[in-house]
Amino acid sequence: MNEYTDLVDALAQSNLLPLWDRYMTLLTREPNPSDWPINWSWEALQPLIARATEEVCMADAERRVLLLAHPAFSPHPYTTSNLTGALQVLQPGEHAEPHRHTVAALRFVMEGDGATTWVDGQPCEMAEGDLILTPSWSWHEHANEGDRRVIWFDGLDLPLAHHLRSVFLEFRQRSGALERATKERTGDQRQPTSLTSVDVPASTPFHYPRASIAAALDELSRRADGSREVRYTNGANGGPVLPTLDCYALRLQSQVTTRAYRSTSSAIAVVAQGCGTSCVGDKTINWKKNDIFTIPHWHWVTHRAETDDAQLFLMTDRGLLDAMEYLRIEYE
Ligand code: GTQ
Ligand code: FE2
Repeated sequence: MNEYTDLVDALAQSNLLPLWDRYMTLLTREPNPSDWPINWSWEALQPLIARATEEVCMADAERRVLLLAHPAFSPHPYTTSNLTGALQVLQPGEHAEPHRHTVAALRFVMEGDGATTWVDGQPCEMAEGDLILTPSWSWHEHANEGDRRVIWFDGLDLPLAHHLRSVFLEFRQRSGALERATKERTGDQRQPTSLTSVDVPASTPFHYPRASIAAALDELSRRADGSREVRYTNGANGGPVLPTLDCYALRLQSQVTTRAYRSTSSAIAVVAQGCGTSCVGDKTINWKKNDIFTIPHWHWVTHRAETDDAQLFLMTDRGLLDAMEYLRIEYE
């Protein structure tokens, strides 16, 4: 494009750029992910969680959280391009104070029970395998009233909220907070609905117990590749649980490889039970209970279970991509 050097210089003086010399890098033929699949083994995480529990006191931390930070996004604590995952631990007797933020979040319990998250005043018990939602701008606090530590996976739409320049955070005193919060948030339309073959009803609009997911999976017949998949749905509209976060439970048949696909949406997978292997792009990931790995967008993926009970919890941005009309899924 040397012929246009004079013109390009003149354009630059007026804050203008030519499109013709960069068209194919701005509008690529297909997505060109900057991240790659990455995994955190429970084995490696556990001693670090134990150290954080020991060394970080709740008086110093709004939340005792370890962020799953993909080096591709450094220095930002992002796990995939639109999703942040994290691990949170609460000891018996500990309490994480109420606050609310525009960033939407969810919790998937990995270990323990006896903790409670209050969401806009509604108590949601936290037991292993449960999913709890804290929608954008909903008040939430966590307390462990049980007798053992509770560890959960936090999923957040933080990268998106940053990109959209829409982060707000507010604190409040605890006294009387629960009662007021319940009355305050009257605009919420979420209601549980009846069970269908693929949708999971919430016991409260914010709480999806493990047993209801298991029951929904039991009701499904296997797909051609042996897998069964349930989408956690918003009781009010049957869509994704939150506008920006869309969750699935995937149960695999032992020794059967799932049909390969790639999608413009990304996922963070938490191993809910069993063990197996996933191939994501060029990477082969062997996994067992509580391991976490990413499925970046536009990477081919297959799963294969080694045990009968293998199940993945998948947090994705699929509903978001779908709403934007950017969702594309290809099958092999
Ligand atoms: O538990 O409220 O992992 O506000 C990040 C931000 C958890 C929480 C996170 C949060 C929370
Ligand atoms: Fe929070």
